[in-house]
Amino acid sequence: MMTPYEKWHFDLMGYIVLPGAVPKEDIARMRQLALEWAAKPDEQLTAPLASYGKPAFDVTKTRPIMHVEYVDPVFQRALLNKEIMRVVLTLTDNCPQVLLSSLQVYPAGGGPGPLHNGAAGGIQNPANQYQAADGRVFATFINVGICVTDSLRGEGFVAVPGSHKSNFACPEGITVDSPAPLVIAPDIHAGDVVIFTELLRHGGRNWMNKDEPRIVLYTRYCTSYASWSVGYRAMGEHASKLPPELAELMEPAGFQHRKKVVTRLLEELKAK
Ligand SMILES: O=C(O)CCC(=O)C(=O)O
Ligand SMILES: [Fe+2]
Repeated sequence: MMTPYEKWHFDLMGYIVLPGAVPKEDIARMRQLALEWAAKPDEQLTAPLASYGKPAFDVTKTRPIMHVEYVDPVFQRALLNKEIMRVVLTLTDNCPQVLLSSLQVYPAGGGPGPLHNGAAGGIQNPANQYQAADGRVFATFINVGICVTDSLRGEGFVAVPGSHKSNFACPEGITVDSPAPLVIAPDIHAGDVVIFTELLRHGGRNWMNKDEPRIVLYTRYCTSYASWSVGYRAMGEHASKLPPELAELMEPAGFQHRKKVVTRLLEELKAK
């Protein structure tokens, strides 16, 4: 379960970083596959791998490769990673669902991604809500970024800390390149995991390191009953390629339902 420090940080800032939560061997394998796949057009990739939005093949632009969890066990392990699930279970009050994953490859000079999301006051959308009370933190839509590349030069992922609780829209003049403390780029080492509520205002700075593209596996988790992508579940014709626990984790379910995978994880986390 999340520690008191993690809850405090998540509540204050809208994100936490789990240092070294994914083993080095798995990070190396993800990097190898990401570089291999990003060098090929979609037609040459194993089904059901596909680029988000089917962009034209252009190695100078960000490449978002989806459905990686159907193709290699390293991504299946990543989506069920116990350290990540420890946090996802706390945030969803033990009712998680896995939504889409995207293995993102950001080449040098690929350009910035715009700041997006952020609370702006008013009635909250239950599909992307953040609450804290009674010693608990709760979010219905969570983004988990497994970082495959070091990012220590103020590039890559950025966030506007606290913007998940803002009561006003973020002024347009504040961009991904605005300086700290309004916009911050946390220091990231390969194997670290960034977990944030999708309500947080966030984005990506232009990647400048010509020696190494930035690679992140982003996976969205939601509550199994209040979902941004209602009806999303494992792809019928490919579902048998998934471990049964992962297929179950992808299923929508009522808040009264306790998934078997959750019972197993809670027992293991308690025994630790
Ligand atoms: O790391 C980044 O560049 C931000 C990615 C992002 O905004 C997202 O996956 O929703
Ligand atoms: Fe985003």
